[in-house]
Amino acid sequence: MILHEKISAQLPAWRDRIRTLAKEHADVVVDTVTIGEVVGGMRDTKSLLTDISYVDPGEGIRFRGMSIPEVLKKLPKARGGKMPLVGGLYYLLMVGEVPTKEQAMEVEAEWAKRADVPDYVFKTIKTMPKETHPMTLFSQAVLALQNGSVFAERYHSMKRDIYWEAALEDSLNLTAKLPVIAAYIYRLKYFGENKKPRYNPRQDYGLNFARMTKVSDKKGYAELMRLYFIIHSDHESGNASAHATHLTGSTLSDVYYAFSAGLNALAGPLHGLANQECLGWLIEVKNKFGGVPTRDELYKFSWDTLNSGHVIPGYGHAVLRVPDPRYMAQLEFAKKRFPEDELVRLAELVFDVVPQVLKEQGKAKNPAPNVDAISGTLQHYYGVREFDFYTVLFGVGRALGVTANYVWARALGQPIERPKSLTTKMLEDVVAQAEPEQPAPQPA
Ligand code: NMX
Ligand code: MLT
Repeated sequence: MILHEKISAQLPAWRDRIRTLAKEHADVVVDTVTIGEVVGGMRDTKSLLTDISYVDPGEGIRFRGMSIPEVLKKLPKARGGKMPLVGGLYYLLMVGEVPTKEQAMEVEAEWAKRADVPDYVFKTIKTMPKETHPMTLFSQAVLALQNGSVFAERYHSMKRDIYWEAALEDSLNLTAKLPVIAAYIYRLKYFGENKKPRYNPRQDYGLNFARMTKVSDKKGYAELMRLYFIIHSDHESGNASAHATHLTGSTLSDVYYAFSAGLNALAGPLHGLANQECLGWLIEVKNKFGGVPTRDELYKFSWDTLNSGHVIPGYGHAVLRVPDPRYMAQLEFAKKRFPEDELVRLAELVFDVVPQVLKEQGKAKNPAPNVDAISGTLQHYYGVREFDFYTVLFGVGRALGVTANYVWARALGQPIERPKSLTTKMLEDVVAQAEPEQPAPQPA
């Protein structure tokens, strides 16, 4: 299989580089840790290693060194579409090279072979109470698949240096099944349909998902979902979903356990769930003003949100200090295809007003929009209007990045993660040593 061959060929060189760093340069200082970082959620502490993607604060994500515009331009396109094949992106993340169309299609073909979901998984989802959040259903379905893990089955019989092969098998099986599971959850939860969606091997990942969700503009939605899955795939390793997946995987839990943990992190409102909150906020604005408000009205509404103690969803970022290129790619998509849509016009106005409000408030380090600020608006246009489903879509995309990381972490023998904690008293002692109290000035 193509991904196996390509990774296998690169492995000796990568292992050599890591071995050299670990053996010969282990004591070289990369970064120092401040008290601000320890009490502040490890923000900016440089302590993770990945070659799959990197977030530059001033520029945004690069997948294997390529910016989003480059990825969208250079990856092979789906038949009849302008957006790349998702299989091509998976190849890029896994292998580190831009695939030919044939290579991208090989990944797509692997997915088609592996997309069948066992019946008991659908039953597990169906059995849950109707009001269960779709992220809970999604995470549970992923866990339910765990008993098919090749990694878990072979664990006692395989040597460490081939862990990655079983990890790759699991990752392909998992990512192949996710669109089917997500579409099933969508049709069951909002339309009461209990029918197993069928993956069509003649269609690509994006079109399959669009067809299985049964939106009316299948072709348009397939284009959106190709873009969506690609841009949501990875955001280096420190974000909560990637990190939760990596941490869980570092215990040699298989990819089902690891990704389910990642999904549970994605389900938080400060992370992936923000996309459902964003559209809710935009619609609240639209309803309050009966359409797109004036600049002044929006300015005041934004301040009201802040003054009521809430964040403005979709704005701010832990690492980025510029508008998120993933936001820009989606805005461009919408402006090319449906510039007159009321919510798109509103999202643009928000982009004009909210950064100014956040700057005036002076708290957020980055007053610019992130990926979530507009993703729901695009879903809404294509008729997917069930807000609480949006994080499931994010999850399908995120699986591509975190599983590529999972495979490489096993290939490079990355160890179990175990950072050290301190007590408050210990930190206070560190401060006392670093900043000894000055003696009180003596009278002259
Ligand atoms: N609205 C209001 N206040 C904000 C916002 C915002 N959009 N963004 C940051 N702040 C506040 C933040 O709450 C913090 O306040 P306090 O000191 O009172 O705790 C202060 O600004 C400093 O925060 P930052 O260091 O700028 O941001 P941090 O790295 O802690 O958090 C986010 C990053 C993304 C969690 C934060 O910007 C936020 O809550 N944004 C809104 C929710 C959101 O859009 N989340 C999606 C993230 C992207 N994703 O895909 O996961
Ligand atoms: C992500 O895509 O995971 C978010 O932008 C959050 C992050 O990078 O911290």
